[in-house]
Order: sequence, then C-alpha cells, then structure tokens
Amino acid sequence: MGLTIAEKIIQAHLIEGDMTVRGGDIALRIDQTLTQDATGTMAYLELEAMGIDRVRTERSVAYIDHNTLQSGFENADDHRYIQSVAEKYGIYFSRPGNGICHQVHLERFGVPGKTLIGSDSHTPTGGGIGMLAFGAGGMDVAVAMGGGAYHITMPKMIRINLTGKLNPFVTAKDVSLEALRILSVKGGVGAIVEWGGEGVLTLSVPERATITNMGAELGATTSIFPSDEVTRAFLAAEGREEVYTPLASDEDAVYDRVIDIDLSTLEPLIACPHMPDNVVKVSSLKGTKVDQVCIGSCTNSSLYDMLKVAALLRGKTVAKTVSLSISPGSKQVLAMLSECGALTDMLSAGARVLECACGPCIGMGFSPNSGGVSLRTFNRNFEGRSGTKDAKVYLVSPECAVAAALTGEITDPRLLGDAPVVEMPAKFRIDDSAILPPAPADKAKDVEVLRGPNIKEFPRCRPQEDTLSAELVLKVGDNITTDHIMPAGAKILPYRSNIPYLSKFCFAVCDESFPERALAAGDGIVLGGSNYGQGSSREHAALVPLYLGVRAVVAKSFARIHAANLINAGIMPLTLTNPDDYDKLSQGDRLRIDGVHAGLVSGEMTLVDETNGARVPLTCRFTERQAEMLRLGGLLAYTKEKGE
Ligand code: MIC
Ligand code: SF4
Repeated sequence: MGLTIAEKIIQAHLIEGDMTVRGGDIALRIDQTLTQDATGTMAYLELEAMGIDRVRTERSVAYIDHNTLQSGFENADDHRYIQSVAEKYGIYFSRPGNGICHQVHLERFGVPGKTLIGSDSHTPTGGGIGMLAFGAGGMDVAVAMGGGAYHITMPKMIRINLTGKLNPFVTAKDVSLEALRILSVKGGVGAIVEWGGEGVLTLSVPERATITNMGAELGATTSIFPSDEVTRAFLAAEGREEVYTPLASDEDAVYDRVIDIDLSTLEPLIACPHMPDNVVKVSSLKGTKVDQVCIGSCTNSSLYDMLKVAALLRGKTVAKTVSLSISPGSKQVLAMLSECGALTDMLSAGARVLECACGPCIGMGFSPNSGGVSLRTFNRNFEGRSGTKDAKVYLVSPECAVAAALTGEITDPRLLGDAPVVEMPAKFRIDDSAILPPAPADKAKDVEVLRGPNIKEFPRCRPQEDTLSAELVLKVGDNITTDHIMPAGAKILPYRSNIPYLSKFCFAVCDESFPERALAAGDGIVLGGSNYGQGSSREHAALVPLYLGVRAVVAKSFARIHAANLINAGIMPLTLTNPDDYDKLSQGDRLRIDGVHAGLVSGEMTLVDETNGARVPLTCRFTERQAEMLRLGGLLAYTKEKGE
C-alpha cells in the first residue's frame, strides 16, 4: 500500500507506535524546534527544570516576535532571559525585529522531510516546504529540545486535491478560507491535511505557506505540501538549495477523505466576525464601511504578499477614514521592500509601517476604535483578540485589504483594475546578522542566565487523587478558544512568565468574576461545549486554570493542542459520553468523580452531580503514558519519575 507524504515522514521518524493504526499513540523523533517569546519563557523555564545541559535536536531556534512592545521592563527582561538561555543551551536566537518566527523559519531554517515542533499553533507553516511541522505546548517543545519524543495520536489523512489555476485577485488566502468554509474550525481535528493535485504546481512557496499556516484554523494536526521544483527554487533563492529533497505521495496512498477544489472557480472570500470559518464572498458585503486595515501576520507577510500590496498602493492614497498598518514578516522582506522602492510606495500611500513582528494580530498595539470594523490579512478573528472587545474583525487577502484601504469600504478587489504582476527575485537578500548562534558547548557553563523580576515560578500540579470532589466553577459554550481562556494583548502578554498575575484575566472575556470564584472554590471543574480550547498552543490556557484550582475540564469535545496541554499540566480533559448531558450540569453544582485512577486506565468515569443527583458518564480514552502523566501530576512529574 502506498504512503502519503506525511506517512513517509512519520515512518522515517517513528520511535514508538504503529502508524498503520489511525487514532493510536505514536512517538516521533523531532529534528527541529522553535519557540516564540510569549510561550518561550515558560518553555525555557521548563527546559531548565528538566536539568538538561544542551539541546539535543539538529536545530532549535528561539524567536522574539510577539512581545515586542516594551512599555515596561517586563518584555525586555524576558527577551534577555530567552537570549541567555538560548546561548547557554545551544539554541539559535532570532533577535527582536528579525521577524515573525514562522516566516523567518521558512526562510532560514526549514528543511523538507524534517520534523519540527514549535510552541506556537501556526508552526505548520513549515508544511509549505514539505516539513512535518506541529504546533505544541511549551512543555512538549522543552521535552523535544531535551531529545525526547513527541507523542501524538496517529492522524487521519485528508487530501485536498487542487485543479486549475487561481484567477487574478483570487489568492492563497481565499483557498484557505474556502477550506474553512467546507470543513469548519473543527473539520481538521485529528487529521493531517495534505495538499495535492496539478493545481499545486501553480502555487509558490509563500502561497503554500499561507495555506498550511491556516490549517491551524481547521484544527488540523498539521498540513503539508509536496516538496518539488517550486520548493527547490525557493530554497535556492534563500541560498539553501542543498537542503532540498523531493517529496510526493504515492499514487496508491490511502486518504480518509478527499476534497476537490478547482482553483479557477474560486472568488475573493472573507471571514466575518468572530470565527475564521464564518466565510462569505467579499462581493456579498460590498459597501460595508471599514475603519481599519491591517496587513501582515505569519499568514500573509511574505515578500510576495508585500510586493503585491505595494504595487496596488503605488500612486494612490488610503481613504481618509481608514487607518492602514503594514507589518512585513521579516527583516529580509523589509530590506528587500526598501531596496526596490516598494516601501516608499507604501509610505506614500499613507500606510503606517510597523515592525516585523506579530503586532496587531495578537493585540500588541493597533487595536481598532470602539465598535470599529477592521479588515485583516491575519488568521484569527476571535472576539476581543484585537484588543477592542466590540470591534468587528474580518479576515481577507492582501488584495482585498488594499481594496478596502483605498475605498474605505469592503470592496471586491477585482474592481481595482489590472492585477499586479509580481516578479520574485531569483535570490533573496541574505543577512543573518540578527540570528545569534549559541555559545560553543565548552563555553556554555560560563553563560549566566539573566532572570528579571518578571520571571516567576510556574505552578506545579499535584497528582490526581482517586476521588475528585470539586465545584463546577464555570459553564461555557461551544468553540471556546484559548483567547477566551487566557486572553493575550498588549496589557497581559508581558506577564506570560508570571502565572499568578496572569490568572486575574483568566476567562475575562466570558466572566470577569471567574478567577476570584475559582480560587474561593478550591478544587474546580470547568464545563465546555464542543471544540473546547481551539486556537493557540499557549500552555498558559492550562497552567493558569491549574493555578486557580481547576482539576478537570469536562466538554463535548476538545481541540488537539489544548487537550495535550491540559494533560501536560495534570488537568484531566474528560469528554461527555452523551453530549446532551451538558444540560444536566449547572455552574455552582457540587460534582464528584470516584475511581479516578481506574477510570484513567479503563477510559470511563462517572461524574455525580451532588446538587441534583444526576449521574453523567464520561469518556476518557488516554494512552498509557497520558494516564500515568495525569496520575502523577503532569509531564514534568512524569519526566522526573520515568527519567525520559
Ligand atoms: C496566536 O496566534 O494565538 C499566538 C499568540 O501566536 C499563539 C501563541 C501564544 O499564545 O503565545 C499560538 O498561535 O499558539
Ligand atoms: Fe504571531 Fe499572529 Fe502568527 Fe500568532 S497568528 S504567530 S500572533 S502573527
């Protein structure tokens, strides 16, 4: 039987498990890791706690790209901490200003056929050059840096077959939005999305990377493209042709589901507030007034995207009612824009050019006006994420963003006239001066780790007792994102290494009284709907509830990375066997689960609602390793005990 691309890479990296059993536990050898600063401080504290001297991966890179707004000492201190840990432990350090982790990793470090895990949910961007790249919690990344395996459930395989060619003003972003329209934000859960078909050849690496990046919004384990001549040309332009290897699926590879998309039939699409799968045609919203337009983020900040934007802005002026920001994805992109004059076109049109960083995407500045309409080329439009709770954020292609910036309203970009024809250079401008190599191994012991007062101890979980008696401290609905559980943004992000402070904002979007109530209740259980914990990889969405006493989350279903983070933190993710039982449980009820230890192994538990007498069956299919981890109190306790 033939293999898919992902199966070929899994086969070459399999340490444990049977990859022919989809849904079974597999352990993979990890070649590369990446961290960003908002999740990195915690990941490196965990690495230090593991007592390892040097990383054991082929390449590990620490990026500073999220917390670059230094409005106090906190972020700068954290940058210094990460820089010093990186130097000591053998990790490359990408300085603030060098760019967004996924864009820079694709440019400078990604290698087709290798495995990568990153403490950021958009790590699958690397799938654009045929890497098998996963978003993961910081603890999993720390374990991988220490040479440990990465455990996942062997995913199903979804193939998206592309035919035809995109029409002018229809873009890779529209392909992602079409996939979201078809599959929804839950449609990729438990699956790897593999893109194939002759239409793939018409897509450049930056376009492919836009698409694999937004596979995260499908909830997919990861997404991947073949590695072909287009990949080779991209790597050659980066001066790294020697890392190229071709990769394709076998003719007789078996997929669980095949979806066909004819690129030539697509139209410009737009995701409406507040979910990336709330997709309609741009033309259907024609005339909606727009207050703000933001171009950039790890989804759409490549040189290719930026050159198109500059060409469309050339000689024109942004509407006076619109504020336009542009954040190029990397120093390489910005420098090339500057050299060819495209930057001047942007500035002359009235754009506010921001630093090469995540910026507005994570609410780091540029929050919209109250009730404002913001069109963004980003990947997430969750409620409140922009920093303005009542803002309405729409997700669009760079072309559609420019059309709105120029006209002041949602406009079909096809009305802009001729589509820009962008020539990509055969060689990119290579300057790695902002990537600092680590100290040589024999000098590492002399490097002092610089710890500022913002770095606090992370909470340690206690083992799960055999009986859990707890209050239902919060009941929430479907599609709760990690941005609901642990909001980000300029005011809170600087405290990512200060869990006690961060805890004051836990679930603030849903219920501001939650932290106080949870602390007062002692042990707590949170009840969620389906796809609980979708979105980011931030393990803070597990560590903060842990600090507030949450011992279990009961939900209709869970998002993959968040479920893994809960287990790593020693919190049990338990699924309602009958989703309708959700209605039997009310906030404030006293709950009890007996026989937790046996249940962790058997996969079944019963939750008793002591307030109303209801008995609710729970399904908890954990692997042996996960069950043991939960019993012992999380991944760190497990790693210590097993010496893994
Ligand atoms: C995001 O886009 O939500 C983030 C911010 O990049 C997160 C990581 C974090 O919360 O630090 C992600 O995607 O994992
Ligand atoms: Fe940064 Fe936004 Fe990408 Fe997250 S989604 S890594 S915040 S640019």
